[in-house]
Amino acid sequence: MRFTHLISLFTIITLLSASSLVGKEPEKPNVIVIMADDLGWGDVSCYGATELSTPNIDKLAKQGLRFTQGYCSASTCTPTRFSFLTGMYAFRQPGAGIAPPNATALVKPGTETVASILQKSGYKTSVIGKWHLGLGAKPKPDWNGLLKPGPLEIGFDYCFLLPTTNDRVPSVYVENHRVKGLDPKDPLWVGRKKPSPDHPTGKDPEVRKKLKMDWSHGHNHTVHNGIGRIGYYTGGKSARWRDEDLADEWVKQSVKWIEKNKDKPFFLFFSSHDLHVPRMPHERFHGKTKLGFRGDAIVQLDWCVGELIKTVDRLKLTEKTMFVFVSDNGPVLDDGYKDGAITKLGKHKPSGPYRGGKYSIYEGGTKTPFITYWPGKIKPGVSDKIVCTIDLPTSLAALTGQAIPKNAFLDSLNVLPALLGQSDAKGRDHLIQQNNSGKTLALRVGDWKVLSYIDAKPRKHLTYQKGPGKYELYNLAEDPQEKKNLKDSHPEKLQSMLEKLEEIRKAGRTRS
Ligand code: NG6
Ligand code: CA
Repeated sequence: MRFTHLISLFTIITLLSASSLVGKEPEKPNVIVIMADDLGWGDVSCYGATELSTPNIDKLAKQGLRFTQGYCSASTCTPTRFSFLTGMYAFRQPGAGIAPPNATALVKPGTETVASILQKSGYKTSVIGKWHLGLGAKPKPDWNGLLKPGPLEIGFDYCFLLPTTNDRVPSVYVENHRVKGLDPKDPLWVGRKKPSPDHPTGKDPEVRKKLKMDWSHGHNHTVHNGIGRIGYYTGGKSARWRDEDLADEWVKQSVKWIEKNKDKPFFLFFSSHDLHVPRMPHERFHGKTKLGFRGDAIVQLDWCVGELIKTVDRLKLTEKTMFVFVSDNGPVLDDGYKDGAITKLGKHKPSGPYRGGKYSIYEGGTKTPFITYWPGKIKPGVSDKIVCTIDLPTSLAALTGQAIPKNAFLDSLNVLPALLGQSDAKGRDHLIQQNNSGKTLALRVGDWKVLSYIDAKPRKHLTYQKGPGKYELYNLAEDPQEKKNLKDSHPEKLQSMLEKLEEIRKAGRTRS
């Protein structure tokens, strides 16, 4: 071979190896995290539900990876969402329980979040749907002015929100920093006390008779769309939504945003309000299941998932997009409205085989449908690795090649290999689960689980709260339903588990 040929061969080899290096650059797929609200482990057909069918969520599971031990970090909404964004256990943050209507921004500007780390990685980022993490600065949100800080100050480029939850006022949309469609001549007022003696509420017998859906506990303040809510509000008439239209609006806004950002890597946090109370799906879903509106809302959620998949396929982004499907806490039947969830339940088991549900630290409170789907990348299958929504910030940073600042994502572990279904993947070896206040905690290490009711007071409709100093110890391998409390027969195990829980609490972080 002549010298010049040798040189060209060398050049080709160099170019080839350079391109293979390029091939090792992080891939930066689009990421769509779909978070359902109050959806239980057993509420979808790919996790064993037989009384209804969820073909679109099942498609994600069938063509993706279905986790049997996927968790959200808390058994209510705000703390799980706080941890999903910040990668920090919510019990470390005072005031991270269920946010009231006038809550101000819980995640402070400058906090590294799953969105900000992806933004640094070149992603366009958005959250569409339920927020429930507070908006604006103290003392209370400026509903008629700028709702700042909010998602835009912690890494999202765009937001289109239900500010709290659908059972809390105000029943309006927020787009970026403002209530959408607000008429300045009809300002919006939100408060905790009845604004005037004649303000109609769900408590008034005459008003109550005419409600579209009656309440069972709470939810008897301002009435909107024939439904009593938590909290009082007046004004903002032109900005108010109808419950029946929320799901369609999330889909419409998401499709629009995806189309606009299809050429860049994008991150969409699709935060459905389904199936949170009041369950009032669009009329076209009424009666789609035998389970009443709770079942119909699951079918509506499944429809939303289908629309997102269709959009990604239509834009030819199928192999460039990773979906993660999860819920924010376990299921609940009567969460304040008489919607037939109990009377029409039949054989359906919202928590699947597990004990407990929303508000509880038993498995049913935090074990959630957890699916990852990325055609061409994630091999279809079932995984028994332990993963949690709190791990998404660190894992997505790893996926996109971002270094994590030292004091960010303190409890978020890199479980990316498990999320991608790699053969050598490990999940978490331990996990803390919490209730709403973060004062009742459970620690799982391998198959052992300790439950510690640190200072929670038992309350009438929250029978899971047992009072201070009560402990339970279970071996989940032998007793997945947490029926046989082993605390007296295994005092040393109880002690070592409680010490480990205390250690993680005191350390202030999990990640070294
Ligand atoms: C509770 C509400 C419940 C629901 C929950 C928040 C009452 C009696 N109960 O306080 O209806 O709104 O808060 O749910 O008002 S979550 O999924 O957003 O955390
Ligand atoms: Ca919830």
